[in-house]
Amino acid sequence: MRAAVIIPTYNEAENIERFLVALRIEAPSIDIIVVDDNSPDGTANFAETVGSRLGGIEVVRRRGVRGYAAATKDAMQIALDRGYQVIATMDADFSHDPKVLARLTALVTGDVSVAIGSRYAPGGVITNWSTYRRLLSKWGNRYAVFALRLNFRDCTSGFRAYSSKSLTLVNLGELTADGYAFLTELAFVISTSQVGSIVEMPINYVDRAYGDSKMNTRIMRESMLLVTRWGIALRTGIGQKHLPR
Ligand SMILES: Nc1nc2c(ncn2[C@@H]2O[C@H](COP(=O)(O)OP(=O)(O)OP(=O)(O)O)[C@@H](O)[C@H]2O)c(=O)[nH]1
Ligand SMILES: [Mg+2]
Repeated sequence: MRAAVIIPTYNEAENIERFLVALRIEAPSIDIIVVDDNSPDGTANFAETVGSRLGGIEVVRRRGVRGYAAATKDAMQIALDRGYQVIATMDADFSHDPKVLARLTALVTGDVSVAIGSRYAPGGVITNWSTYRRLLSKWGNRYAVFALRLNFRDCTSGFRAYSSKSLTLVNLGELTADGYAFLTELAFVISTSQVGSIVEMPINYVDRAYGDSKMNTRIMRESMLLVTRWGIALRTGIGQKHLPR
């Protein structure tokens, strides 16, 4: 199976080189697509330099409005166009362990459409997060699982592997959310489309050691609002966009 991993980046100059080298050592057969939003710190240039040394690394430079979701969706479309059968996503800040990527992508076979690197599956761990961040993430996820009747526990993990079939089925252009809500939205839509099962693999999520966080309260508020809206649609049929067709 041909697999690619998408790495969305914004100001990851302190991490990107070491991260790409580690990824290449740990998962040599998986191609890498870095999708950068014109980072002022020159992340894309660093990625290109490493890429020309290691090979198998494509750097996509986006212009205009930046966003985790928009960048990821653009790169997913590129990966689909290139014919990859398994398409993974992970962060550039070492929160997601490069050693685990190959095992995660290997879970996507036959009936499994998405494998989630999960902090909340039995055995999952979070390292170095503040109590505030832990509580917000834990209860945000519990709320989404309840509201959307999900049968997996970590809906905001960006460490995932998807079958190309599941991403083809979803109209990526129709997804509306940004930030964490995008991850929830995509998993929710795939879970309701019955293209295959969604499985979780417990991971140890480690807080970033270098670089700045782009997480903010606006993204969290948006996430709660959208999950509530989709949950109401699921129960009442009002605003049915995300319901099974
Ligand atoms: N292309 C692109 N990548 C982004 C954007 N925002 C964040 N990223 C990348 O997406 C990944 C996850 O973002 P993070 O800022 O680490 O989000 P987080 O893990 O929730 O928060 P911290 O680790 O606490 O910073 C990282 O690789 C970021 O560089 C963006 O607007 N555009
Ligand atoms: Mg991070």
